[in-house]
Amino acid sequence: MANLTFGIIKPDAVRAGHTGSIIQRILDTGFKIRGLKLIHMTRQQGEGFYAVHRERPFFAGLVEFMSSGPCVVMALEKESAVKSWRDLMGATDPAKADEGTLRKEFGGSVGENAVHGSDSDENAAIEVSYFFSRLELV
Ligand code: IDP
Ligand code: MG
Repeated sequence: MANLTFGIIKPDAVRAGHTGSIIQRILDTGFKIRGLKLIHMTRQQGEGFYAVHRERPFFAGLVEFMSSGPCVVMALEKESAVKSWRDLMGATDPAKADEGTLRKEFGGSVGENAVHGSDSDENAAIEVSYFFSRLELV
């Protein structure tokens, strides 16, 4: 799974109509899309996904936001996929993200920052299997 990562186009970016542009950037960067679907996660699914952050002060707001509308979940393949996808996303806070990154271009705030990406190969595997069944991955 070292060449696979998990990404989300978050509800803010979907709502703003940036889904197509973000997917184009993903393809232009050389990722192969192995799984892709539009979902509207429930509060409970959001809580489960972000369980590692449940003690953080922003947890309730984060779950509220992530379940506020449709988002696009993706399994992305590329060499060094985790790092490559995080490089394309940019820093968590769009104000601190480098020029040319997705969060710089599409993120509105540290909470509503357009995209999610796994932080390790181990978490990528966990996150891909949280949202995709084996049959949904090509
Ligand atoms: P990451 O998404 O860059 O990996 P994490 O620290 O794992 O950043 O945080 C997960 C998500 O929680 C962020 O993408 C963002 O949506 C939200 N978040 C992180 N820190 C803050 C904060 O200080 N205030 C509000 N939301 C935050
Ligand atoms: Mg993270």
